[in-house]
Amino acid sequence: MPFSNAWIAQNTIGRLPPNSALHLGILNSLRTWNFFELPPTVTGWSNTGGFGIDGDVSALLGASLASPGKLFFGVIGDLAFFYDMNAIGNRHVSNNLRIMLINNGCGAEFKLYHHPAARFGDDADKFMAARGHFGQQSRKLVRHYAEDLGFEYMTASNKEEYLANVVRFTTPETLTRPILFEVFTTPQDESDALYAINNIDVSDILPPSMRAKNFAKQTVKTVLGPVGISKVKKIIGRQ
Ligand SMILES: Cc1ncc(C[n+]2csc(CCOP(=O)(O)OP(=O)(O)O)c2C)c(N)n1
Ligand SMILES: [Mg+2]
Repeated sequence: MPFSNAWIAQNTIGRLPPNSALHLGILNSLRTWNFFELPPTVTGWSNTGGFGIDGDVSALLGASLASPGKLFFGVIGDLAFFYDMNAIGNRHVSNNLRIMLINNGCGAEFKLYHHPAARFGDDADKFMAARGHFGQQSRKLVRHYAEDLGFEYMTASNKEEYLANVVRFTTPETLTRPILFEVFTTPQDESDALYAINNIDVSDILPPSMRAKNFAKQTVKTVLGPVGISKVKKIIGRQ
């Protein structure tokens, strides 16, 4: 997989410390991290009620203030972050908060291969994906904001840089400051990664009995029994 939210999830989810919490931004981050298994004692949260990108950072901050002894991780897209960034200027922000900002410079959701808006090509940037706002993936904008608010800032633009930072980002140790980890990806890599996941060919991996067609046949046979099967065959004219 290319360097993307999906690759990041795959290489991070198993590192989340026991008893921590993970908050996921709508929509792409939630979908992507859902492909992977959370460690058993880690709880996962997302604003699936309102399905909004407008309150994810505040909700994460509020949760971290309510349980000071617990680590709170957030994975937030750039539009979602900039929507709600004022929250982390709160004077009570504490060292149990660790935010990962996936900055792909737009609402990558609308550029993903399966999204109808992606068919508009470059026009989707202007009219659907809100590209061009928020400093256009500036390498300094969020760094300055976060550092001036007392956060430890880390950043990555490729797999090597990411792996060099993720160990500290997920350490169970109590650190002195909250962390903001800004990761730069591209919408094309986001789309290619999702395509790769959605098109995994499992036919070589699964035993024959588990392959979809055989599994379906076996299940129908078990549920209907021999009498049921012959009735169904009569109905569909196969007998
Ligand atoms: C309040 C609100 N406005 C608009 C939307 C529609 N929406 C869904 S995903 C999305 C793009 C989010 O972009 P970003 O946070 O950068 O995440 P990415 O898709 O790039 O991973 C938008 C605008 C929404 N869910 N909630
Ligand atoms: Mg984005």
